[in-house]
Amino acid sequence: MKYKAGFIAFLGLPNAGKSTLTNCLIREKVSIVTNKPQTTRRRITGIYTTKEFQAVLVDTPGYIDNTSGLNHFLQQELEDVLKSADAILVTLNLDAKSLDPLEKILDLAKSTNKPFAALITKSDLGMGHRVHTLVAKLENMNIPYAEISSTAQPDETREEVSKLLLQMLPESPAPLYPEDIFTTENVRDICAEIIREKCFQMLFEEIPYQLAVQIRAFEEGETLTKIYADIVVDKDNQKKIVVGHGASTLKKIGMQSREQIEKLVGTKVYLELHVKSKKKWMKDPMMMKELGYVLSANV
Ligand SMILES: Nc1nc2c(ncn2[C@@H]2O[C@H](COP(=O)(O)OP(=O)(O)OP(=O)(O)O)[C@@H](O)[C@H]2O)c(=O)[nH]1
Ligand SMILES: [Mg+2]
Repeated sequence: MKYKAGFIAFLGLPNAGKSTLTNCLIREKVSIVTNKPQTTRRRITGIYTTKEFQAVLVDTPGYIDNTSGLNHFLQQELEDVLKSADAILVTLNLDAKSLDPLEKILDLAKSTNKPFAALITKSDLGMGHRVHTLVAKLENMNIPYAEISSTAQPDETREEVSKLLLQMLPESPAPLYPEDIFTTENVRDICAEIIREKCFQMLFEEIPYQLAVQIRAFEEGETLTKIYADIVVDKDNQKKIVVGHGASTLKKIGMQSREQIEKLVGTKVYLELHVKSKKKWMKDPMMMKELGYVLSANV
């Protein structure tokens, strides 16, 4: 069989398990994961290379029906990734509130006229009745599919998804990226995402959604990496909540981020976090751009 390689876009609802699957396939943590919807805000590339193919996986923000401010950016970003992909992996999560949005996602995938396959995610949750309905629908529409659980059965997931990728990817004389790299993301951006993940996990209500992380300085040394980062909130009164009583929340965010960043960079890490407010940054295109939320086409 000829070698295959190409770009694969993920398409699914927020919280469907797209980022968990991306990390599972490439066996590295490149995309952040939380139990809150709308964790992923911009495309994240994970490169999955085997002897038979190279799939450049583009993890995306979840699909939502809301398009103002930051949400507008998230949906534009998703559309843009879909346009430039060779094929699409649709994630149908068993814990979705109802079947309607899942059907909408399938229609959206179909409307792109690109090859696509469906993944029924979180199969460890059981929900046999819903699996049955989805499978009947997919078979009826003649859509290739697999049932997977990235968390409970990572090996089987890689095996099943690889079969689908091999069917969908275009032939290519060679890999698109060197075979030993697993992402095109730079370390500085992954660090900002790790800090944002900890904020998402430790903060509640609207705050995670109105917060961004900006790396001010990143100094790499032989044995120590120094990182100075700002946690940017949307309103002044959110600052004290992020800092917490006696700075306890900020300390926890810092400690957990540092632990994970040390694994990534392979040195000790000095991490200094400041909380700043940039009022209504989510509604201001210039501020959004400064915080890294800019469509590639507009860079
Ligand atoms: N039970 C179970 N939970 C899973 C599985 N895969 C992911 N999850 C959980 O589902 C939640 C959302 O996972 P993510 O990977 O962040 O989902 P996402 O589709 O990237 O979400 P957005 O970035 O918000 O669009 C997390 O709490 C994961 O741990 C799975 O196979 N089984
Ligand atoms: Mg995600």
